[in-house]
Amino acid sequence: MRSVCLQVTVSDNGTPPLSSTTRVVVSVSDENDNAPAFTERSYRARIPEMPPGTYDVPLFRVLAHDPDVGANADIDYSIKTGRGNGRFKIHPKTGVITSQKDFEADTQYDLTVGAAVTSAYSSSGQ
Ligand SMILES: [Ca+2]
Ligand SMILES: [Ca+2]
Repeated sequence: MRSVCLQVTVSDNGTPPLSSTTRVVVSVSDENDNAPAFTERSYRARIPEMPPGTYDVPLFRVLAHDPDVGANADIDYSIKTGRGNGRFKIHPKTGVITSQKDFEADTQYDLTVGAAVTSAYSSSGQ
């Protein structure tokens, strides 16, 4: 909730007109009118080859911003396509992508990651 301060003046029709001024604080509730946007259009990560049995190693982090306030800016990250047979997992809140399997050298994976606002209004934001 943001608030805006207004100064309101009332005056009568007398001669001279008499007036009185008061301050009114108006609280403006946020509309969920912004979709989250990633800081980069695409991310490129180069990671070391990992031995078999390597799990939960943080690889890199994606980051999206939503200019709304409070719950309207609460972002859920998810991997849309390119999980690499369960190789990648993303933390829904931090955007940290971790490996769930080992990696061989000279392989490349393309992931599509989505950022959606948690609240019901805009679950399709990209
Ligand atoms: Ca939003
Ligand atoms: Ca807004």
